[in-house]
Amino acid sequence: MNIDILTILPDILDGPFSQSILKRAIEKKIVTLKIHNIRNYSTNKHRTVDDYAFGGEAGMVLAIEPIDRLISKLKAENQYDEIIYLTPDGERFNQQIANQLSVKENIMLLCGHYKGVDQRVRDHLITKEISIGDYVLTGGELAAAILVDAIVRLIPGVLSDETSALTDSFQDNLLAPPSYTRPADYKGWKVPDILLSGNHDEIDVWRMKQSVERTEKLRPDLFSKNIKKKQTE
Ligand code: 6GU
Repeated sequence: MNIDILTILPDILDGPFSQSILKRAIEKKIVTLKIHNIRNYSTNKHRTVDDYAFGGEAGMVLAIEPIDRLISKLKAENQYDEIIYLTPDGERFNQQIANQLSVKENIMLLCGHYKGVDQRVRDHLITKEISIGDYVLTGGELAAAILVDAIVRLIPGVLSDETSALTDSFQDNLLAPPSYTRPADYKGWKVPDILLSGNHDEIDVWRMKQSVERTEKLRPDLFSKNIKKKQTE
């Protein structure tokens, strides 16, 4: 998979991709990640990328020209499956969208700032708009990093235990069951006996029951989604 990220603050993205699983996915060439500085595509002598909003509204707006020049250049090199603008008023990101994006070949992510981008970027250059939740960040970079993390770990070969992405919380609208490791007794806080029993069928039943109970208690919204789905099956 090729991922291109377009930003005016490329340094923010240095950290997340230079560690652990994402770093290894890049080293193994399962993912190619390129970070492009929009400022390098500004044509004026001060290399500005933003301007005052028409109509007297407060705040600066990212201008269309440098963004269009960069997107056009990339589109001449690759055929993009999605060109995604990260914005708090986009479609709310979830596991289902991560699954859909994880099977794509070429994805472009555009990070906004200030009052956002000129609306014409959204109307003419973008194929999808995504938000990571109902709160406002200073820019789209951290949201882009979250998207990339959630998507890349789903690509076969990225996680060492390939089945583990399938048992994640949310893959079937259920939260994951609790996990434990040694010691079996720490300060009197004990691991449930069933997990030490060696009876794998019973352990599977226990895990499923824990998943259902946790989902009902902690995420009643997800739980009712499951019930509605079962009723229509
Ligand atoms: Cl994608 N961008 C910004 N700036 N704020 C957000 C967001 C994105 N998702 C939630 N809040």
